[in-house]
Amino acid sequence: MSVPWSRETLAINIGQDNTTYDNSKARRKQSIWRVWKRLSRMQRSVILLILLLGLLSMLYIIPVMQLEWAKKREMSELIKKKTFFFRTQSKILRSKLLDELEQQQKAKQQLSDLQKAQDSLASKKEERQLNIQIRPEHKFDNPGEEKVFFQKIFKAGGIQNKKQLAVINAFSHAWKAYKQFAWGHDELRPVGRTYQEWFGIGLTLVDSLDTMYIMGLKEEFSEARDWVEKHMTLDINQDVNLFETTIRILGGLLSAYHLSGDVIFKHKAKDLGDRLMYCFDSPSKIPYSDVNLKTKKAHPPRWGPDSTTSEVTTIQLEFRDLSRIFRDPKYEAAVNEVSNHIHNQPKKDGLVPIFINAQTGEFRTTATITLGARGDSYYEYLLKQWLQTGKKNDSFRDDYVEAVKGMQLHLMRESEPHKLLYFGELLGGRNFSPKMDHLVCYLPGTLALGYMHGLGDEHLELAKKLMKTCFNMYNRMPTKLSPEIVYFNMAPGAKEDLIVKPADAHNLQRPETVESLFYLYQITKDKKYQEWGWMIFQAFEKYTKLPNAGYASISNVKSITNQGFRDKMESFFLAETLKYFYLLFADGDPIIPLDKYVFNSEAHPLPIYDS
Ligand code: DMJ
Repeated sequence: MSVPWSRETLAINIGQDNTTYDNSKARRKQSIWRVWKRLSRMQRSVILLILLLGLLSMLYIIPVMQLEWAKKREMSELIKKKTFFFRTQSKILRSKLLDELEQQQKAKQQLSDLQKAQDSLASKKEERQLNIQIRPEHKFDNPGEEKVFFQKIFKAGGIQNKKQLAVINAFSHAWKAYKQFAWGHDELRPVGRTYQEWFGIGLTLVDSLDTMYIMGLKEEFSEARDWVEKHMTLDINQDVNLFETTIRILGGLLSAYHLSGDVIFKHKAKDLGDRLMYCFDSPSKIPYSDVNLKTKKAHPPRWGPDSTTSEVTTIQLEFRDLSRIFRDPKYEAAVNEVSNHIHNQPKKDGLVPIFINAQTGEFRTTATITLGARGDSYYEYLLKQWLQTGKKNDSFRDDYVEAVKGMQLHLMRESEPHKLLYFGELLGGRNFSPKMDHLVCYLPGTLALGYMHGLGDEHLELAKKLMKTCFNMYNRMPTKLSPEIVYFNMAPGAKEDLIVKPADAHNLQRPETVESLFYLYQITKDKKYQEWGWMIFQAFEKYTKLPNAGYASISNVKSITNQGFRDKMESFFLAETLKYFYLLFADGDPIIPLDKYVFNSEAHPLPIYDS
């Protein structure tokens, strides 16, 4: 008997060839049905029960399974999502971190680039400032000595004592105000907190360059230097005075060049020198007093026909220096011609009238003879030209020595009652007046310098006596500041040596007394000259300083309650007065040795040449 649902039967029934698939399907249905019919009721019930149970369990299992699957799917979706999220996050984080790292590295790089740039800038500046070329005309004994010398000057910012520090503070106070209210202009007006022009070429700035260098004020020097390079314009339609422009601007540029070695200064100096040279286009070769910087047209002063004697004879150091620097003799030739011409003019025992005509080349014989205004620096430059040319040109020395004798003979007196030695004036070239300008106080320094260079003890003795008088012109005033002009008492039995007229009671913060104290201290090493200088410095601080606005000239040195500020800070206060204070208070070796350098009339040191 065949078993209808046996595996074999089913296999036979089911395992049909593909080509007869439909027929076999129908046959299979029929055979299943036949098998079913042959089953007993019991068998059918069992099968149905089993099927029912199977169905039921399927009905239960499937949704549960589905739920499980859904959960699993959800879970895996979630995991996928989270993984994706975390991956993305970590990617973002990573790239952020990388970015940050990159930025940090960039910043580091930039910082180090910046540092390098700063360093190189600083070292360039330093190089520029300390770029000392050994110039053959300098009288330094061994190679390298000059460089060390200048480095010492520049490092003199390493101040030696509190007095020098006080001077630097004073300079900084003045400079700050100039910078704030008058930058690039000629002069500060400290009361109005503004500026005024004289020549329109940055007078105070250029005049102060070497003071800053000597004081070691590197930043200020460098800033001013950049102004000279970028903004100083000489091609302007402006009349300038030959003497003032030469001693202050040309002298300032030349000494800034010598100290710093920065060529910008020498080129500016040449530009200026070339323009000023037109002053010498006169029939006598005695220069006219003024010239227009642009049109180059020179002319006598607006107020009279003559040039001033001290003006035409106080340009030689600067023009000679220009010739030496550029190895071009024309500048020196022009000023030598003036010196030679004056050398050959008739004089009163070496003394000269204060006016000379550029057309005729003759002195105005009726003009006053004085060692003060319009006469002063003629005598100063006789000695200094002799020194500048390495003591080779003796006619300078001889004229100077003769003039000192003439001073003693015609101008020197002693006051009553304290016998203060002073030099008066010859009005109209003949009538003595016991009047002395503060300007004459340059003379003790010049006399002492002459003594230092072998002109005899008498010169030093004179220097000391006149120095004492000049100090008294400060010490005897209530403010301890000198008036512009004093008259000396000549009458026997007089109580006071000094007479100050109201019109002469002003003080312009002039340098001459401090300048002489500097020379006297350098040459004698007598500390009292430093002490006198300190007293004067303190008086300037007390009566001429304005809070936050620099320093001002004052109207009345006799009043301690109402000295009256004048609205001007002179450029020579920074160029000369404060520089000489600083040099006066230096301990030890001189910052600018007097056997290597000669100061021009505006305190700008220029090198001494061998010949
Ligand atoms: C400066 O310009 C110079 O020192 C000049 O020789 C005289 N006058 C002033 C200072 O007083």
